[in-house]
Amino acid sequence: MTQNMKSYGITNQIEFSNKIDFHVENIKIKGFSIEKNVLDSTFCDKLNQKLETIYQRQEEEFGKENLAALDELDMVRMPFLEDELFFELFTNELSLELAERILGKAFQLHLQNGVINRPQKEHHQTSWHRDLPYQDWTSSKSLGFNAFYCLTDFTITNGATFVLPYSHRLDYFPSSEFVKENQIQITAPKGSVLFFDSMLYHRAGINSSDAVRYGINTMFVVPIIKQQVDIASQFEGKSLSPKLKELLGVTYQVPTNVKDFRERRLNKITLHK
Ligand SMILES: O=C(O)CCC(=O)C(=O)O
Repeated sequence: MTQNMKSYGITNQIEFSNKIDFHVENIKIKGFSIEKNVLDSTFCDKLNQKLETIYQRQEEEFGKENLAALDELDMVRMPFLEDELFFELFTNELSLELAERILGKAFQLHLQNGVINRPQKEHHQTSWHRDLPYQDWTSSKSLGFNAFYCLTDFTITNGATFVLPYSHRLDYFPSSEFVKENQIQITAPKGSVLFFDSMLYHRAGINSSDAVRYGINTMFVVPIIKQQVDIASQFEGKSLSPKLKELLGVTYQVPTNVKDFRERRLNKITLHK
């Protein structure tokens, strides 16, 4: 896939041969990359309907006023725990291949959040943030990786996501002037995925259209980072494939005591013999 590009004095150029390499280069350097046509339109519509149903249930359970007090309105936490259809988003082959290239072999699901960006309403996610919040430092290797699924078209008017390119490598948030000049809004057709390093500064746009904009954020982390809620214990003891056990964090649960710690290591050795 190397294109003939005129240059001089360059002795070291990265070459890539496939789509995965293309995304990896984007994510490592710019902090993000986009793939179109990952989900079909009917599937997106189904997920959107389900997001609304699950959100209604979560809102009734916790109370609208309480959610408002926490800036949690129109945020659907962990929909896959309520409907297995949402498993498809974190078992998606491309997302997993990229997660492995970015994070290495060992990683687990940190969160899955549905974002319902309603017209003329300011969503909490319209504030700049990292998905590893409060972390004003960087590491030489990525610790988190996101696959953000666009379940409707993402347009300028309906609040498509803004990113600050290259910012995953900054140990501070730049000045407002810099941000205004360098932010870019990612427009993408329904069914696309925005992949990004979890340390990239980003935010939702304001929805000034007259239709709801839906998205689902799915985030993977290296297992030294905790899950947003204890996903793993909800699947402990269930019959799952080894890959699903890993993804859901069951493989990476904190041993309960020293004996358990040693037994887990022993099991690993026996498994690999
Ligand atoms: O809704 C968006 O465009 C961005 C969502 C977001 O920032 C997040 O889920 O962390």
